[in-house]
Amino acid sequence: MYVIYNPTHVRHDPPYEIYDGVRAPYAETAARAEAIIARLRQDSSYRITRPRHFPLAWRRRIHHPRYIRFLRERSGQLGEAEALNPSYFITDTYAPIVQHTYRVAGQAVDVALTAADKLLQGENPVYALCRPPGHHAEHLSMGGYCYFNNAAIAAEYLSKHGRVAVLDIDFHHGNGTQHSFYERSDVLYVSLHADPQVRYPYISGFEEEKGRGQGHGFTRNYPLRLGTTDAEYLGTLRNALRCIASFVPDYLIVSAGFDTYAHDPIGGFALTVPCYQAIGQAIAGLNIPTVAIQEGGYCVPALGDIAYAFLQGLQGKNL
Ligand code: OKP
Ligand code: ZN
Repeated sequence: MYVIYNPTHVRHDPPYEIYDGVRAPYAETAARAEAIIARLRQDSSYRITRPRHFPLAWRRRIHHPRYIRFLRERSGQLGEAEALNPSYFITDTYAPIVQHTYRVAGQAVDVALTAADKLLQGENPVYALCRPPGHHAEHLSMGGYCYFNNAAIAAEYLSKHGRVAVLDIDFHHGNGTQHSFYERSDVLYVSLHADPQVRYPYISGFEEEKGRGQGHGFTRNYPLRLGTTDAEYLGTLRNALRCIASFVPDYLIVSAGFDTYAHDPIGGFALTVPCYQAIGQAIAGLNIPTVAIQEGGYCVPALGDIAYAFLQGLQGKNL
């Protein structure tokens, strides 16, 4: 299968995040994507390919021009070792800007769009190894390690060619993706995540959120308890997949976060590595052309094996 990857992501490397006013090491490290690509390189059936550049107009279909300009200008003003924690255009304290943030975040959008394009050319499944992630990025704001919403932009791109479902399996609710399509009936957003009452992003991902206006019924949230096990997760996933199947999408985007893993330092579920093969296989059972887009996952020593298990499953293969 095709893996779209751009090694220049390493240049977006903020030194710290801020949790309740206190500095902590930045969890969304370059080592995450490097661990995944190193594992995939061990299997020659994974065809690792650089992205091509797409017109900036695609970003503007999801993000406000003022927000994009803010990110570009502020990145451009920073020196090599500087980090800016902006006061505006941000929903929390988890998305500092460094010198190369604008460029690298834009390249992650190209990774997602190149993968979507491969899907249109008949490749299936396709994996976009995006970094930084995107599902918390909103129309007018960054947050949660996310700057441009790679999955939302890819969904918007594919929606010109058919009905699109987004399945978000990151531990955290994808507030940015949900809001991008909240009033639309041509893009379905379905998410499994930690109960937002007790985990980030706190403000969205509740079961009652179902879409608005024409979009009513086209958002579906499955909040799960902390400590969720393989069996519980797979049971809920089956319900989510039924919801997706009844929408009859032409394309499926999976916001693939691996912070549901038992030993993830940020997450709080109990999933094991083999469960990711089962998740991938269950998704493959839908038989819908699928692009997986990388979101979170912070247990660096396990990320290679988790991603490999998931992608093998997505191809209907065993470990
Ligand atoms: C981004 B993604 C750790 C708190 C972490 C930020 C979470 C961002 C998650 N002290 N809060 O969805 O993986
Ligand atoms: Zn996450």
